[in-house]
Amino acid sequence: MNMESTKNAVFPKGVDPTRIKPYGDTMNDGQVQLSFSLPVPMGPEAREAARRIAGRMGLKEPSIYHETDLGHGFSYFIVYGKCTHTIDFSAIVVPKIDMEVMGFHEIEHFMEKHFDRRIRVVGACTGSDAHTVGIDAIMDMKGYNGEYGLERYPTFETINMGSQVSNETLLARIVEFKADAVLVSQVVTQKDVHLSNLAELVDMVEAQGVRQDLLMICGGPRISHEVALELGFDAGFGPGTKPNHVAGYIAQELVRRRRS
Ligand code: B12
Repeated sequence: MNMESTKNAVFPKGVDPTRIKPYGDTMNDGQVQLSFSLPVPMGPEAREAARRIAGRMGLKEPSIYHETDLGHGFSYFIVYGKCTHTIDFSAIVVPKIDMEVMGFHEIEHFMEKHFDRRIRVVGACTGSDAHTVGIDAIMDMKGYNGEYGLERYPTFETINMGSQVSNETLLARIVEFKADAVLVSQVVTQKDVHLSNLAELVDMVEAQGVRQDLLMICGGPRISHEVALELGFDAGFGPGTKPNHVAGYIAQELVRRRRS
């Protein structure tokens, strides 16, 4: 996960940052690849339907590169075509987490300097969501992608409640444990269930009167910091997050709050 802004990046030759478009072969050719299924049996008509749909999406010169009969009246296509739209990259503003990325030892040193007790963190994957791999990657002792999980940090005291934890059960544990931070994982996003689930937890934490003492952090493959802020969380972490990003954020944010 790169938290650094790329606003001042040096762009390859021939690239106008105010008019960015995809490329495949030569710069600015607009070439993109698209895959989709159609609920029609494979055949010449399905092929032509796929080509026309890509054209309707705004792709110029759409051509079918791969096709598969999915059976039972369904077909699958990979289509190449040229995108004609451009984006002003220089006008993009993405909210980012305000923190310095630190390593395990640096975080431990920082924590020992600023706290005379262990910081309590409770984590869970909530609602009906059974995907534990994400929250385990952040919390498990063994760690993830070359970084130890929060359980490995002597300065953190953690509880990983696992998956399919109801917001009621999580809130009860937050209160009982006097948690400094809560980590909520949401992987399933069908029908925007993650949004209602996360918003409900914020409401419940506020109603319980513990919001001001709790750092609320959510994460998942389709979570961004922007979405997290909109839902009332303090921070959101997406794909590529490493445990030290989260540990470092908690440490720095708790110190920042104590100062303000
Ligand atoms: C493994 C898996 C499963 C396993 C889960 C096993 C387990 N114990 O976790 C099983 C087989 C049980 C499963 C079941 C289902 N799955 Co599934 N599953 C996956 C799969 C293949 C990988 C997920 C994964 O482990 N990723 C690896 C981890 C490390 O990545 P991550 O979760 O993104 O976590 C990282 C970051 O997001 C972040 N992060 C995550 N959480 C948190 C939390 C905090 C606080 C922080 C700071 C950071 C953070 O840090 C992590 C490390 O970088 C994905 C497809 C995919 N390739 O992603 C589908 C996928 C997630 N599953 C999907 C679906 C639909 C289901 C089922 C509904 C299928 C079904 N019809 O039964 C069920 C749902 C069951 C349920 N009740 O939840 C869909 C979800 C679609 C959607 N957008 O909602 C996916 C995307 C597959 C797909 N393309 O359709 N699944």
